[in-house]
Amino acid sequence: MPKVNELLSPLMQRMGVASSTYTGGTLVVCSPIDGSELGRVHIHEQEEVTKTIDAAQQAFMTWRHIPAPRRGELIRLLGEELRLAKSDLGQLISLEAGKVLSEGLGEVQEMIDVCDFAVGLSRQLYGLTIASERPGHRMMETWHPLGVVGVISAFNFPTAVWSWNFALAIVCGNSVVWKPSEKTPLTALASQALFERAAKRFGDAPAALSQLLVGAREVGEALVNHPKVALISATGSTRMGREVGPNVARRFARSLLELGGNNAVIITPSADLDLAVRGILFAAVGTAGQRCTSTRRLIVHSSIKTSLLERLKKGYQALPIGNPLTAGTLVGPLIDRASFQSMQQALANARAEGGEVFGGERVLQEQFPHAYFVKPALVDMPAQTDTVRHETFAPILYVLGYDHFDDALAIQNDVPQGLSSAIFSNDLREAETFLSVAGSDCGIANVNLGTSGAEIGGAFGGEKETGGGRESGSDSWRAYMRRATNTINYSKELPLAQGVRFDV
Ligand code: UN1
Repeated sequence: MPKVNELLSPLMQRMGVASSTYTGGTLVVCSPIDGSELGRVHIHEQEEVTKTIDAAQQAFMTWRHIPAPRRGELIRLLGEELRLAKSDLGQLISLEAGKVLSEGLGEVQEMIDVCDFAVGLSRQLYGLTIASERPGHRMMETWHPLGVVGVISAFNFPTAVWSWNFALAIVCGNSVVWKPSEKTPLTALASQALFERAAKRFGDAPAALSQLLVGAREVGEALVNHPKVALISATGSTRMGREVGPNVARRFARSLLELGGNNAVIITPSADLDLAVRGILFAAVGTAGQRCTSTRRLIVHSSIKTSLLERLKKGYQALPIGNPLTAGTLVGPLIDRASFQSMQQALANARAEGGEVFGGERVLQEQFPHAYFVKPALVDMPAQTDTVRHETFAPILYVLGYDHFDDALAIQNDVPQGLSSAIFSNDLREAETFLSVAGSDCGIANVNLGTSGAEIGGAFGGEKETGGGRESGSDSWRAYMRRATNTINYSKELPLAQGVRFDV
C-alpha cells in the first residue's frame, strides 16, 4: 500500500485543487491515519478576513436579485460535481479525518442529498398570506435573504455540515464565508474547488459567493464579531458555542448553534436485542465515536443488562480496527493525541467513580507510532456520574441500569446536552411515551434505531447545551432568511387596526 500522504496529490488534482493552495503555508495538516504530513495551508491574516467579508457582502448584493429557482440551478450543478467527485472526495475525507471509506463516501452522499433538497426548496421558499382584520387590506409574509452567512465547521464532518448550510444559504440568496476546522482544511479546499467548477458552468455567479477562511480561533473570532456577517452557523463544542452565541447576540446578529451531544439509547425488556446490538454498535463505535450524534450512554433494564453487556463485549472484541482506507475496517483512528488523552482521562475518572472499563486502550502502536487507534470502550457504571454527564468526543459507551421506565426517561434527560436519543422497545406505550412531551427532551428522538446517521430531510439539531439550532431539512431554510410582514391597502379608506380612531 502506498504511503498515506502519497495518495493525496492525485485526488486533489482530479478535484481541481491547485497544489499551491496546500503547500508552502504555515498550517501543517497531518493525516490521523499515520501522522504523516499531508500539506501546509495558508492561514488568513486579520486584513484578509476583512477583505473576504467585504467581498462576500458585494457578492450578496448581486446574488439577492437572482431569482431563487435560478440560484437553485447553481446548487444543482454543485450536486452534479459532487456526484462525479464522490469517490475522490470520500477518500480525501478518510485521509484527513480518519473516517472509514464507507463513511467518507456517506458524507459526500449527504452533500449530494442536501443539494437535491435545496434545488427543490429553491421553488418553495413560501410565505403565508394572512386574513386582514381591515376591509380592502391584504397581509402576507415575504422572505428575504440575510446577507453574509458565516459557517464554522468541525473536523468530524469536514464538509457535509458546510454543505447543509451552504446549499440552503445559497438558494435563499445569501453569500457564504466558511471557516473549516483547522484540522481538516484540505477537504474544505476540495469542496471549494468543486463549487468553483459548478460556478464556472453556471456562468454568472458573483466571484465571492463562496469563500474560505483558514485559521484557528482568531479567524473564527474575527468572523463572529464582524458587523457584516448576518448569521453565524457554528458546529463544535459547547465551550466554543458559549463564546460564539453571546458574541453574536451582542451585535444582534443571528446564530445557529450545533454543539455537544451526550446521546443515550434506552433498551427496554421488550426490545429486539439483535436489532439493538447492531444499532448500538454502529452508533457507539462508528466514526470512532466522533459524531455529535454518537451513542455515549446506554440505559438498560436491569433484567437484560448482563446479557446485553456480554453481547456487546463480544461485538466490541470483534471490531476490525485499522487503516480506514482498507476494506473491512470499521474503526479508524482518533483525530489526534489530544483526543486520545481526553479519552484516557475520562476512563480514569469513570474508574474512580466506580466504573468497570472494558477496552479503551491504544492499539496498533507499532504499525502507526504517530497515530492514535484505540479499542472502543464499554464502561459499566454504577450511576450517572459527572463523567457520564460530560461529553468526551471518543468511543466510550457508559452502560447504566434502570428498574422503572420513568427512571430510564429521567436518566436520559438528566444531562446538560439534548441532541439525539433513541429507544429500542416493542411496547407501544413505552415507545410513544418516549416520543411524547413526557419523554426525550432531545431534538432527535428515534424508535428502534440508533442515535446517529440522521437523514438530511429532517431538521437536525438539539436542545439545552446543544444550542437550539436546526439545520438541513424540514423548514430549516428559514434560519437563512429574514421575514417581512406586509400589509397592502387596496381600498380608498384608511381604517386603523384595533378600531383606533385618529381623524385628522
Ligand atoms: C455531526 O456529527 O456533527 O446524524 C453531524 C448524523 C450525521 C451528521 C452528524 N448525519 O450522524
